[in-house]
Amino acid sequence: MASVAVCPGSFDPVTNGHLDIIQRGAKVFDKVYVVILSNSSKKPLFSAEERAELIRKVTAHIPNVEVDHYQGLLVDYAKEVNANAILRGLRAVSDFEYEMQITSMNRVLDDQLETFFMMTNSQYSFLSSSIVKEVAKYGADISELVPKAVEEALNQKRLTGPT
Ligand code: COD
Repeated sequence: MASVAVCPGSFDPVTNGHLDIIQRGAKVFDKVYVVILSNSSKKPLFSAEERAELIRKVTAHIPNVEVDHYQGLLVDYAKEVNANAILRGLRAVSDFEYEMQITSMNRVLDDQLETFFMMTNSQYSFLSSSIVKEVAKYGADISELVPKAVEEALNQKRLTGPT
């Protein structure tokens, strides 16, 4: 049986930390679906399609990665694409409680889906989309934190509207 993972997130926008998890995950699983889902506690800056397009651009070189967005439960999306795993990244102890909560909830909803965690590369352990948006708002250099396409998209948002 092929190993198919869903790598879910808000990805608002995708950072080098996310990309590292996607790239390493794509070496472990036969197929990785990166899917943008709604996190009800976050108000996104980019539309779901904009976020998907950015991830498509920066993962175009990885043949077994597909990018999608979905309105609904993660477990339902996983069923649609016949995934048997969820792939998440872990940065620090502070991520653990939240990850444990959503993993437990997903297990209640579908006990056949296993969640796998990959530790962040230590150079990205401080990195989050929120922190990138925060500094980009003031025109800081974010070239080490996000891929070029994302840097350009954030600069565009800064110049054309409130961030
Ligand atoms: N290094 C490594 N990993 C990282 C880094 C980094 N620097 N930054 C983020 N990550 C990891 C995160 O730990 C996470 O695993 C992934 O990348 C995505 O992160 P975010 O912040 O973009 O995504 P979240 O946490 O907002 O995603 C939450 C979901 C959208 C997946 C969740 O809300 C969801 O499943 N929503 C759909 C509704 C649903 O099914 N709910 C039931 C479960 S609660």
